[in-house]
Amino acid sequence: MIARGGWALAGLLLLAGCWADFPDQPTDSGNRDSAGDSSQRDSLRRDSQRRDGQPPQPDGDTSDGQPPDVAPPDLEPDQPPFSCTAEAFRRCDGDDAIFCNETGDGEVTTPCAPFPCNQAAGRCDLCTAGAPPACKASDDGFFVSCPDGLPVETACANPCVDAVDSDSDSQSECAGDCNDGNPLVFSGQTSFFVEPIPGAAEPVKWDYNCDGQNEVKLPDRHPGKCYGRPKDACDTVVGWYKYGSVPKCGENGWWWRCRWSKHDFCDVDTEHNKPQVCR
Ligand SMILES: [Ca+2]
Ligand SMILES: [Ca+2]
Repeated sequence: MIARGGWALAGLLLLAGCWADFPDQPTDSGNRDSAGDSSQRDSLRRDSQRRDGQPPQPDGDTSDGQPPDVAPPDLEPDQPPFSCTAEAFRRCDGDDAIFCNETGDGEVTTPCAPFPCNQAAGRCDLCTAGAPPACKASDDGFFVSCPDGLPVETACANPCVDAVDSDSDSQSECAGDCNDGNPLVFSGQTSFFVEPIPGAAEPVKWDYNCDGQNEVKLPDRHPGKCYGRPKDACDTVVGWYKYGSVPKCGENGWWWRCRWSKHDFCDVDTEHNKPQVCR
């Protein structure tokens, strides 16, 4: 009797323990299903997607308390194959010049030393730009200068004599000085002069810039009227007297100009006699 009572008590305790392991049963199936169970389904869906070897798909869903899935960035976008214009200059890299190769699919490096790489010209220099001109050592018939990094050979009647700068204006006859006995005369002279070049032969007596011509500085006549012009277009109106002739080199003429007056209109400012200057 006591043994049967003990087995009955053990059976009740076992039954109570099993009951404690059961999950709570829903009392309101609608509320529980919309909250806790839906998040479990989302989690299970993501797990099943990962198990099949595919990355999770972005769903933008934040209702499960997790940040929304975001597609991974494309870390290695496709790059077009390198191409360039075959054998074209590309850039300077220090004293090296970088060119496109013969097939247009790569670069080749050309050392320029001892001369620099010339980015503006797109090449290696072959001499020192601006270096003093000199006779070509191996050929006495040429005069060599280097205006922009490439050698320029000039033939002269007496190369190594004419290469000397006799009047110290930094230009020899070979380099373009048409009068190596007058330092005011040289190729590239920008000033104008009233007086002719001493000893120069007619008719080109003012050719200070060695271009073979008498170039006048002021070739235009004045329109003869200033009144009626706007302020910003007044002061720029200058020229020789309308009804006179444009004076030749060294000759005098009447010079007119307009100025904005204190009475707020464009008026003739001055007219005076002055010489024409030339080069
Ligand atoms: Ca000279
Ligand atoms: Ca000239």
